[in-house]
Amino acid sequence: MKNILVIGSTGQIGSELTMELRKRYGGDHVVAGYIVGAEPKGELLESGPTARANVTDRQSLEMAVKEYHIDTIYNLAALLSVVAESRPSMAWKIGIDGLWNVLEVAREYECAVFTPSSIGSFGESTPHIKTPQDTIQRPRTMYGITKVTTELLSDYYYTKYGVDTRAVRFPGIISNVTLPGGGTTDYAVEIYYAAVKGEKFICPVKAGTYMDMMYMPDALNAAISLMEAAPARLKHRNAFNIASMSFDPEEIYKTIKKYVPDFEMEYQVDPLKQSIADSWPDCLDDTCAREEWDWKPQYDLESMTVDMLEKLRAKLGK
Ligand code: AKB
Repeated sequence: MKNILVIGSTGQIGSELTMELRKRYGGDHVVAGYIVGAEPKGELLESGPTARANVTDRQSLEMAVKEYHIDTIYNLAALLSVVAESRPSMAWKIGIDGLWNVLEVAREYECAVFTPSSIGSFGESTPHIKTPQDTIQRPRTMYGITKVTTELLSDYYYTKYGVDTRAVRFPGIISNVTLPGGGTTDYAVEIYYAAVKGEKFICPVKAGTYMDMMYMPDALNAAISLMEAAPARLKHRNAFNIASMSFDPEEIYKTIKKYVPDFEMEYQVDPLKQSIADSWPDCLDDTCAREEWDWKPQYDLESMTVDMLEKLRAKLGK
């Protein structure tokens, strides 16, 4: 990787991924791609180049790729699961028509492409415990449908045109920098903000609802390590199961309460979030990622909680 374009650089993952890539490859080599209305600010703006890169506008992608001699694209443009249910055609337009544009530009300019999939690419008929790498993927949400299509289209461009496409299936990502927006797993970020602000947390999914989650530093490391992996070792491409922790609301609540003894939580179940969560696996089997590119997470629920509380207290002045 010499020159990298991050599409969606101001989003939850993009904002931290862009900074991590700049740390590793140098600010000048990582272009923060944005859409009008979500321009980079502060450190993101000052630490390297920026370019308009809207997946629904192929010309904007082509211009950014040509101007900065891009050889690797991290395509993070997507609507999250809950929003995608209320805006299905927009989810398709961004997730799939947009991906098509990215892959076409990548084919023409010989770029490698990372477009994440998700635990949302699985559905009710998938084995929920230790979900295998290769298994049934019949999601019923628009988010899931776009994620399965992302995997298939990315594999198609690899086998048909030799575009170096790679991806992971992200679990819920927990971070203290940019808030997620419109996901089923957002509660696992919001709960930390409530604890630090001294507020009671209203949990939108039931006790006993297990989902895979991951701390942002591990998620960033996964994306970058996979893109750096020796191609000869990869038997899979789009997309690898990755996992580091799986918990239900009770477990995260009890872990936070150890450090914030007065913290309180009550349940007010959101039927849409609950039905999406129920259709997703409880925990993935990530053996293939461990074997093919040495995936190994650093954080578990306890160490993530300690770090999240410390960072959020500093950020919120609590
Ligand atoms: C969501 O909840 O929509 C995402 C995901 C797990 O893909 N965080």
